[in-house]
Amino acid sequence: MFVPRNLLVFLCFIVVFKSKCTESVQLVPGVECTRPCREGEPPKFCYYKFVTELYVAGGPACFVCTPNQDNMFTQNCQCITTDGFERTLFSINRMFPGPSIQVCENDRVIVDVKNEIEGNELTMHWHGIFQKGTQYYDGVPMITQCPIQQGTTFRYQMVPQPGTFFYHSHTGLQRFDGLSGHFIVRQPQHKDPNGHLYDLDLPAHVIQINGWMHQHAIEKFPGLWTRNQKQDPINLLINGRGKWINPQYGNVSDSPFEVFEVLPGRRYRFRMINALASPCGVVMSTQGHTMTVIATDGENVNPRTVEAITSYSGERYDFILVANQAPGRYWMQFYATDNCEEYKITQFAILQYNARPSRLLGSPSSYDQLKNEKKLTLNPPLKTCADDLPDGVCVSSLRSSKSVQTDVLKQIPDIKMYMAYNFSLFEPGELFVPNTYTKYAVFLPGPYIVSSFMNHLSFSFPPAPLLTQYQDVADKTCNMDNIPRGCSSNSIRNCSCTHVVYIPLGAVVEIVFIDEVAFDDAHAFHLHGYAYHVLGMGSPGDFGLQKLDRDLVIRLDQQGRLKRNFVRPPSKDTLVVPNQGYSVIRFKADNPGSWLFHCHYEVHTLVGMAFVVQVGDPSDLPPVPDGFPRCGNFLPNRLDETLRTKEW
Ligand SMILES: *[C@@H]1O[C@H](CO)[C@@H](O)[C@H](O)[C@H]1NC(C)=O
Ligand SMILES: *[C@@H]1O[C@H](CO)[C@@H](O)[C@H](O)[C@H]1NC(C)=O
Ligand SMILES: *[C@@H]1O[C@H](CO)[C@@H](O)[C@H](O)[C@H]1NC(C)=O
Ligand SMILES: [Cu+2]
Repeated sequence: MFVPRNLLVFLCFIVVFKSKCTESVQLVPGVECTRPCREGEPPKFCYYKFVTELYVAGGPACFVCTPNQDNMFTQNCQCITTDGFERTLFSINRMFPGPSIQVCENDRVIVDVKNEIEGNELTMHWHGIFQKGTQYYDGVPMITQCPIQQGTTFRYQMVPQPGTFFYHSHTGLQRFDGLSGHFIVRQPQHKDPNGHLYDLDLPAHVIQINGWMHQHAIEKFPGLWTRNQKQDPINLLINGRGKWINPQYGNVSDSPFEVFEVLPGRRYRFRMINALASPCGVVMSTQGHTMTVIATDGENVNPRTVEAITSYSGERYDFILVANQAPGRYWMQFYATDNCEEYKITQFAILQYNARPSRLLGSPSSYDQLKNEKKLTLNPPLKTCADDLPDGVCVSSLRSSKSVQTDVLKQIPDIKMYMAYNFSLFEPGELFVPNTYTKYAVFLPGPYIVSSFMNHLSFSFPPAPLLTQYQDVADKTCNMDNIPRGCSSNSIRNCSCTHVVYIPLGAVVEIVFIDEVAFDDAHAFHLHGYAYHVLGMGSPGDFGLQKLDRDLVIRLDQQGRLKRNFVRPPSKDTLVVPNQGYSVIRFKADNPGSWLFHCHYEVHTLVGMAFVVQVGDPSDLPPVPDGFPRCGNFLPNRLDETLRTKEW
């Protein structure tokens, strides 16, 4: 729509000699990169232009045309339906999800993001892409780049590794309000260790799950005190589609469901993306069909057949669905758990055999039916994940389909960290003392004012990018060896800083996450720039305890009682640590850069549940790209000359 299909763009490539064009490459419109991937085919330079806007779902564009189940793959209609409720949202090219990036391994991906959202800045993060060699394009505001100001364009460039990824805004709460989309990188099927298990890996078989509110997320941040509405969605959307049941009248919106077409007898690879921003799991199942999980977070695992998959914010699961049932239509069923439980949210998509619609088989299950059905579930909500449960398969019991670099599994890691996280509660009187100012990085998940800490430090973004302007922000950084003045374990008031952990390039790093939070939710930790090995996870019950804390876990570890599996541990970039439990992860720090490691619930990141893994020195990095935008405070030492010399 914004990129004419026949547009050929020539780009001067600057190699070795500055400003001397030695090579020009042909950019092809991104849609032309969606193709079967063949061995030996030269990579394409895939060009996307994203224009972000403040837009209306169900708005005036829907008088011009309305997408429905039959024309769902045409992207020409500028009507965004969502769940049929009219609201403002952020759109990319007047679409939600944004344009589907689907390329082949080794393709070069170039995305120009033009920010046309009035009064908002943004960055776009390519969730799961390692960005090795392209560290400056990870898209985290004030960590890897300055935010893209309204009216300006920032060009992202990367060579993504194969896998199922997605992109989303990394700024503020924008991910809640529509700025996300697929990012799929295929490889020739024979290179996939599970490639013999499926026949087709179709561009249309991507399932992006979003949480959906009926107002802008900023309405809920920090949250209302007297009319508590929390930060949870009231609905789910599947590729931006679905229905809403108006609780007031019990009637259902006429917005379309997402439809996935299959042919009888074929084996299909589906790629599921959990793009939620909230602390809710989503359990997915398909009537009459099992799912064989073959990859998570872009990393292949040995096949595991289950009846349902629970996913959390930022996770991806690829599975094979065999169309081996009587041809017809089947419900793909989704319901939200954990924090979302009280709204009893369900959403559905349709699995349709053959292109021509036939009758639906049965009616979709209700929330209570779905919740009470006994199904073998991968990643069961909030469960302890010691060993396989009777009705659950824990992520830590998946096995990587490739043997793991032995170095990373050596007995003693080079660096070992215990990262405990918790919320802390404030009284209104502590924050709002007349004539003082206390930073308001808190939210209201109930009748509490809450901030978050990791090892007692509450992460805040610096005023300029850590990666490219380190000198400007060094004094804002902190870690356990360098805590800010006034921050102590009895006083969390002065503990807000840019928590940076320094790791030498090449070190084997082990992190034990410890959930000290008393609330009933499990947090999903996402590391940028890497996939890490999940060695083990467990809960206080494993030790006959009610809860864990950092000191206790250190002691248990010294006694050799934390679980660690060294046989083909699975790799992930987003992991749900069991509620009030622990997880052990490892990675080899072979990708230099400034990588955010954070709870993927948007609000938790904003109140401090994050830190930066700083790998290597500036000399380990490629040079900062020419003309890379800079930003920061303007606080000159001298007053402006005019003020001092102007005559009165
Ligand atoms: C439901 O009924 C109400 C009242 O008649 C109407 O305003 C609304 O548009 C209908 N649809 C939905 C999805 O709420
Ligand atoms: C976690 O925070 C809660 C609420 O502030 C507090 O009661 C609890 O003691 C903390 N847990 C640990 C282990 O510090
Ligand atoms: C926090 O820091 C401010 C100024 O840096 C100081 O005035 C205040 O006493 C500190 N608060 C605590 C609890 O130490
Ligand atoms: Cu969290």
